[in-house]
Amino acid sequence: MFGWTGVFLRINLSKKKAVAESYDASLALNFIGGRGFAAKILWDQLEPGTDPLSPENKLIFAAGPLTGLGLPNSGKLVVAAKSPLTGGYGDGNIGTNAALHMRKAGFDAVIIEGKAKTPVILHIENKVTEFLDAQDFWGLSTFETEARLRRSNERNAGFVSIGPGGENLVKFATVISQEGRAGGRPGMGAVMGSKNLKAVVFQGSEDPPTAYPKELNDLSAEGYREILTKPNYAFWKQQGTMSTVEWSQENSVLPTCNFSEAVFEEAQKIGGFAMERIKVSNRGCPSCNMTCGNVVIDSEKKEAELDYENVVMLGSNIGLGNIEQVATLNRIADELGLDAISLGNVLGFALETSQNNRIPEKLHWGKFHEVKALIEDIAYRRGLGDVLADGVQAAAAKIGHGSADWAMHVKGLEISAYDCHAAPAMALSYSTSSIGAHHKDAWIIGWEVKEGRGSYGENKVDKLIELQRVRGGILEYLTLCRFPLAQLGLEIEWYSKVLFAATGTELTWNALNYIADRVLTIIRAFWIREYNREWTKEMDIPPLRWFKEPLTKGPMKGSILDPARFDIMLQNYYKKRGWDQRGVPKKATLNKLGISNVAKELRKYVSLS
Ligand code: PTT
Ligand code: SF4
Repeated sequence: MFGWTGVFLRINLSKKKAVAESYDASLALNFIGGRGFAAKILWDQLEPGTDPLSPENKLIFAAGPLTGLGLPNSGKLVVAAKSPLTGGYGDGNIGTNAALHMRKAGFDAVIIEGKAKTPVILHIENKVTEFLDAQDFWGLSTFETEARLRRSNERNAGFVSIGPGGENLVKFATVISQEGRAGGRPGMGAVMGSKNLKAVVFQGSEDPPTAYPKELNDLSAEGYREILTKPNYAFWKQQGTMSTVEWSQENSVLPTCNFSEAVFEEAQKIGGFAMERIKVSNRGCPSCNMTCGNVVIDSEKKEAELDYENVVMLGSNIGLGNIEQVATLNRIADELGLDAISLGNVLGFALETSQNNRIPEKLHWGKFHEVKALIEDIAYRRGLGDVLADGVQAAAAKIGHGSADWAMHVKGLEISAYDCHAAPAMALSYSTSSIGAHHKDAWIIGWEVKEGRGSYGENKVDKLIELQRVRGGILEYLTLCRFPLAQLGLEIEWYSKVLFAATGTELTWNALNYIADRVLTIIRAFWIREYNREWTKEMDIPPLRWFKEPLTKGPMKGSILDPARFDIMLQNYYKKRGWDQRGVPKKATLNKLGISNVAKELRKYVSLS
């Protein structure tokens, strides 16, 4: 095979055993890599009903056939497992040297099973895996962990680690790399913690095999050159995703005070230009010449890295309008290894429940010190922090007293940083995303704002599916950053050419879209199997707040989602996907996608039409 190494590394932490396994070429051609591999492995190999925090769960690091080849924006790694936050499929896409080194060590994926008796660090150097004692590392922040590991390894080796959040099984703990890249929103850090795995070090020295190396080098150089010529390149380097703050404010989609409003009086103070005043440099993933991590100096005079989502969820969503303080909260989230999006949600939820006297703790919007203390309580599971550490859905169930109305999530995953009172297509994107309410599968909001907010038309459903195929499908199984395509407009043809030069296999966009549908459908089947109760469309309904409480401010004042029209839109989506009225894939759809074996298994859990 070209492109793929054709080998997975399976590690059992209980037995301290690592075995390299060759896999069949058909797996590569049918699922490609990254999210595709992770979904297929979890479907085939995870015992249904497995407790996500038990040794039986599988933590998977998976790359694509282009990872480690030096191509633009190819330094990403999928980290996946059954999610402890949602009980369904969970993954994230982290930019890290670990991606490159895993492939150069000879592996397309690493599957980690079991649980170490005491904390360990995995050291994978080419074909040799060592299990290093990590008792001295347990309790360290992700920054300290990586700094220490860097001292005893090659500086540019690949490191991924967890902080106290993952160790204490906070259900939205992430995996962190390079002081600011975070991956695995639905608790992949907690899965790592449940296995007593503090960190993984990857070091590899062999280039993966490619079909046409010379052509690949030329295409790579062409890609890097092209990116530099794009009209918005300079502004992108200046602000990265941060300019979205001003855009969201202007268009009334900026989550404010736990998604109760969509404009924030102090938006300018946390926007792209405010960020520029405290910015000192750019940071980012390996193999990237459009690095978008904005490194700033925070209110405690330390370096922090800012992106749109973190700033909004730890800023306007908790009523905080001070960019330096927002940066501090974000840096602390990285150190503790907590997902900043879910964190901003649980904080907003806590503030609102407190303001409405549903909990005894007195908390106030925009009070930096109160929130900072609460974040630490979450990571160390103290008091109210312990309740919030299980995510908004579980916290609301525990607190009761109507607080579920303020729990902003879909399927248990907290909402990313776009309010949907006046954005039905974005609401549908959240409600049908593969991991719960995350924006990565389809950032349709940009298109929807231009197209018209009020409609629930079929064109929105078509656009959503188109975006889900490219972003949630193709880019996630190729494990490539989506920004060159989505933000700078790198041409789609470049991707097909590169894929051919690497693998020697002609894969048209139609073929890639078909594989994307297969991957997204097997993930859907996984959710249904693991849910193991009657699956209904209620699983895909966004938070009721957007249907019940109109916006009271801003250009979209009075807006609210219409439940009947949303339902028609959802049914339309199911129909176009070949799913029934409950959102369960039909037998014919599974057959058409070449996964009829999934139908056989799924039938044990739910009736199939
Ligand atoms: C991603 C999610 C995002 S999406 C952001 S900001 W964004 C948050 N970042 C966090 C952070 O930082 N620290 C922290 N403790 N928690 C955080 N949680 C949030 O995690 C990130 C970039 C960004 S910045 C985005 S949009 C794009 N995401 C991509 C994706 O999902 N797939 C893909 N093929 N390409 C992508 N390119 C962009 O990557 P998750 P990263 Mg992240 C400080 O991982 O779990 O998917 O959640 O990956 O390396 O940090 O790059 O405005
Ligand atoms: Fe990473 Fe940003 Fe570069 Fe994408 S554009 S590869 S997220 S640094």
